[in-house]
Amino acid sequence: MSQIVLATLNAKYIHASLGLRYLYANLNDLQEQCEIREFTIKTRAIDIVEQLLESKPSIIGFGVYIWNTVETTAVISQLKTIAPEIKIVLGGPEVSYETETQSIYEYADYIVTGAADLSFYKLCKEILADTPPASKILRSKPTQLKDLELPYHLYSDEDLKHRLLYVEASRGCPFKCEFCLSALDKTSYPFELQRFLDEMDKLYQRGARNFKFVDRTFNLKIKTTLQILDFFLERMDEALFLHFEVIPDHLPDKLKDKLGCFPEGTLQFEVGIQTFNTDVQTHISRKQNNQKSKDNLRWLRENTTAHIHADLIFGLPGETFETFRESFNQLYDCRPHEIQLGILKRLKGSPIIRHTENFDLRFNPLPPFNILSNDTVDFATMQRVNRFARYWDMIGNSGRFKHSLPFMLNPQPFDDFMALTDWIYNKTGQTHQINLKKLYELVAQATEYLFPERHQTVIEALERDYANSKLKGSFKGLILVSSSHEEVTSQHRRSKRQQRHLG
Ligand code: B12
Ligand code: SF4
Repeated sequence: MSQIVLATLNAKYIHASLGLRYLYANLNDLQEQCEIREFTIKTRAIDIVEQLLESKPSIIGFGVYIWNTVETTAVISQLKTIAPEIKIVLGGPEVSYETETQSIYEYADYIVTGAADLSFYKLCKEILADTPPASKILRSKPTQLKDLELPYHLYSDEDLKHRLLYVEASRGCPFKCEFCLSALDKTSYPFELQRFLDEMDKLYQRGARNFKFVDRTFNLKIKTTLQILDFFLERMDEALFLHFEVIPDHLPDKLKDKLGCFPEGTLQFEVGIQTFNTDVQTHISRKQNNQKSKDNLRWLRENTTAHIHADLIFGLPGETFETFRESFNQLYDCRPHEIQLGILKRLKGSPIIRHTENFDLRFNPLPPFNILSNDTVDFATMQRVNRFARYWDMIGNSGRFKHSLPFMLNPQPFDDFMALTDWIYNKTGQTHQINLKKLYELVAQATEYLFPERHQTVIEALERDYANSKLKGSFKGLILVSSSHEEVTSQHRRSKRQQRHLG
């Protein structure tokens, strides 16, 4: 039995909630009466309700994020029906802005906005003492990081073995990229480094090897970055894996030297590029030295074994299909291992909302609040790029087409992959549930149809990819040519036919 339950619905089991662990760690004398219950968004609402009620709590706090707001609303609406006496407290980035406009608001008793490490404790004390606050929305006051208890001991042995361990050496971001919630932060504040590293050491001694830093910009203060990297270099072993988010135009020589010391398979960098178009960068207040970013991306590929995951966003104000094509081609040329193509989302509170009228930004009213069209990109084009992103994940990012991809995409990476996307979609009508064997066939057939002069070279490389995939059955048994060209009604082909008529 626990008086207080801290709950959230994670995106997947592998993601453990650092936010809830912070709240728990700072509950002082109330800790003994509190427990953390984590679920995933796949669990049925009614089952979550049943499990939460087993603890017979008086307060349940929910961490609400973009990925769980619909599911959490379902849970809370049932809870309020079955046990209206339980005080429901919400917090997290999704409910911290535009709070009253959300349907989840009506089911909650209190909503604590912002970083609630200390304010959740205060609210619980008041509720339990029967002196509750008058207001439903409570804004957390800024806290000094030195005043917070750190939560890392709350990762269980089970978490250490099976889940990503999120850790943070700093909070906040000094930059102002308008699509991002961190643009609202004044700046970045570090946790006291030795204190943080002592906690990392304890985790390491307990067997933790997979550390995912949630710091917005890991390479902001290079002195600290180097100290953290040294800490892990001293503890290097085969299983160690570190994930960092980095800004691409800030890699001083000292940092480069250090990165070169890390063995293969240890480092993963998420590098936000978003766009190389300078007008778009101005619209979204993103400061980025494009040339330096490209040079650094290439340098990282050539001189380190770090896995590079670079992000682009489609749908930003002022971005057209053509300017996005340019950004993609330039980024592809830097050869990151993965290019994540995100579609702009309307995050509540993010400054980009100011452009809504000027650029006619139209967002999906339901999560994930993705952009559907704007003044330069119509809905149909948005859908084509969405499919491009999905197939790129399956073909470009998966590593399953390592040998064949460079041949498929030569000489026009974006246009060629767009043609491939249109062809596969027109043939299958699917972007999901395409098994790997089928995907090899589709890629081979599309190449034969779209780029016959490359077909033989692609097939040879594809055979090596197929062998690496360890799929059962021989490569020769696959259908590598499109059975009937007449069946295919790809937009690519249609546009060729239309062109002939026009010609
Ligand atoms: C880990 C993470 C993920 C994980 C999911 C983790 C999980 N638990 O399931 C993954 C990688 C799947 C993910 C995906 C996405 N994410 Co994400 N993610 C993060 C990240 C990097 C870390 C979160 C964290 O641990 N922070 C540290 C803790 C201490 O902070 P916190 O979680 O905010 O918790 C504090 C407060 O929010 C509050 N609080 C939290 N819970 C509760 C509960 C109660 C009761 C109270 C009172 C208060 C409270 O107090 C906490 C302590 O201060 C953040 C960025 C960041 N650095 O925070 C983005 C972030 C949360 N993600 C964001 C976004 C936009 C996405 C994506 C949409 C990105 C995309 N692909 O386009 C996807 C959505 C996935 C989906 N399925 O739809 C936005 C959030 C927007 C929103 N409104 O929720 C963030 C803030 C990034 C940003 N700067 O814009 N993400
Ligand atoms: S995109 Fe990255 S650099 Fe820009 S505000 Fe967000 S966290 Fe900071």
